[in-house]
Amino acid sequence: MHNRLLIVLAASFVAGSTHTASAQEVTLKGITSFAENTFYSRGFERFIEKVNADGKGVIQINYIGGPKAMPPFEVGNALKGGVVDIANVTGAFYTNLMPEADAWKLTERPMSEIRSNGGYAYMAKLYEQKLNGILLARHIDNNPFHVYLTKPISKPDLTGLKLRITPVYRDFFQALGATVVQTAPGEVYTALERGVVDGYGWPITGIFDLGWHEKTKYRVDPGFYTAEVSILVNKSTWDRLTDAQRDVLRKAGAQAEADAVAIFAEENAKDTKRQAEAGIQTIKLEGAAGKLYHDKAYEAGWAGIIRQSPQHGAKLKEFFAKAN
Ligand code: 173
Repeated sequence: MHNRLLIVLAASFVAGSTHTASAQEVTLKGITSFAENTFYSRGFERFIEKVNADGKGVIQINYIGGPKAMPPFEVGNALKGGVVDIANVTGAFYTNLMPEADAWKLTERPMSEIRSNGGYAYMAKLYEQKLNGILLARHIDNNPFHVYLTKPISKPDLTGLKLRITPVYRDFFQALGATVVQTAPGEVYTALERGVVDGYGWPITGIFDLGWHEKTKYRVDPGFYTAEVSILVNKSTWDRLTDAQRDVLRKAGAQAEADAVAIFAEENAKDTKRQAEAGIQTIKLEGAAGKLYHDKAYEAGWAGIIRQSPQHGAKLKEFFAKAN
């Protein structure tokens, strides 16, 4: 087992996962699967600030940090087992426990609609059963993924290229002929530097956080899917909280989810511009090529979800995909 994970486990054994400082105030242990103070942790860090401000004397979050404390692909297990109480993580990082969670990337409707059309309730049951978890809020949405390359392509074909992936990209990149290798975000820079990969999948924002722009020559447009990162709560912890404690979390969560679409409209534009300024060239797949690329992304994405979870996958498609 990973040394750092052992330290977290040991600490949690001593402290107890959820400990009560006074009769009223509870402190939850929080972890993020992305590096601290980087793009995909920031929404969670804002959420923690709000909880710790609004929740004085009621509920607090002790922020343990990111991948230095626990490998990203372990976060789902840690949440399920109650080693941590609250986690910032994307579905692709815990497909070992719940392959359906990777379907969040395929939503073509706003979260408000998915909450009202029954999709959220359907997923909530799966979270309970498979992860002993509660999906409190999705704070990343409206944020497309892209292919980033060190070598150019001229058509929607990735044959001969070796790309860094997570489960988000696997079926799509393979459908376009790529060879794939899965790594945590923390290993992307070294993989590029050593020439182990010819590129990687990542959303439109955040490539500057870990210096990948230095090794990136091309971005392929259009983007595809929409990134999801959510705040999850261990269900046993949740069930032990009072209504007042839950309300502090619910309120901060609702704010994070409601803010996401507008935040990303702005951040997407900012990083698109910054990439161009950093000399990253855009390879634009237009017309029929662009359509083929887009359609293949969704076709391969849904086929992958349905292959791993035939019953739930088909149902999720009804809730998440664009109404025809
Ligand atoms: O590429 C990744 O590591 C990944 O799957 C992801 C998911 C959501 C946001 C950012 C990255």
